[in-house]
Amino acid sequence: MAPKYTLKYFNLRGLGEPLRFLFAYGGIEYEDVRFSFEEWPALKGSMPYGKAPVIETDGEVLHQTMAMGRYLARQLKLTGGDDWEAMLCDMAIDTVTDFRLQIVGYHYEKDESLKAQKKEVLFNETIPYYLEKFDADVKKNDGHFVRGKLTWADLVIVAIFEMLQDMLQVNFTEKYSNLKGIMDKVLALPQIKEWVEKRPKTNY
Ligand SMILES: N[C@@H](CCC(=O)N[C@@H](CS)C(=O)NCC(=O)O)C(=O)O
Repeated sequence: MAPKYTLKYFNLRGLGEPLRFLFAYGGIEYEDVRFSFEEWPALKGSMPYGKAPVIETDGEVLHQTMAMGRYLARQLKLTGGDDWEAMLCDMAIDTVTDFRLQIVGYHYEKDESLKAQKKEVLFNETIPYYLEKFDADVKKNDGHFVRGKLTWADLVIVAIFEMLQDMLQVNFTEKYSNLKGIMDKVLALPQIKEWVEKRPKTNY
């Protein structure tokens, strides 16, 4: 039988990878459809809001990475033990989205002088500011992002950190022992380890 889900995204880890981590962790079969930047203009119009990733399932096209991730996480019982913990997962993930957008904004900046200014702020202020707080959160939560439990926040955030580190070519979590701990823990989960070993090799 054909897999129930088809994920469509660029041939990148990017925003596809948090969803791929969730599929891998849950052992959920899916078709991993990837396209190039050159192919994108012809595909954009077929996406609900002109963006990727999307997941096709049951004749519907879903969009918005974290809404789709939350749906998968609920199926996998990865949203914590109650509504409060589910909210704590969302809070951590949304904060990492704020952080990600600043890095991506720098990376794709085309104006060289603006890019140099953004680099200065990113490396001297933004990255240390967020990482100190993320590290303290993981410490307070006994080695996870939410209350000492493995949740989708751990899977999504590790997928995003790993991708951003490769985008910047800087291992920014290395010197934060609690962040390094959660990175190592998630990447050592057998299903994630297997996926990371076999996934297509991309720059980020
Ligand atoms: N809020 C959306 C953002 C999606 C998004 O920005 N996708 C980018 C790739 S990471 C995209 O489709 N870019 C191509 C374009 O906007 O034409 C989500 O989280 O899924």
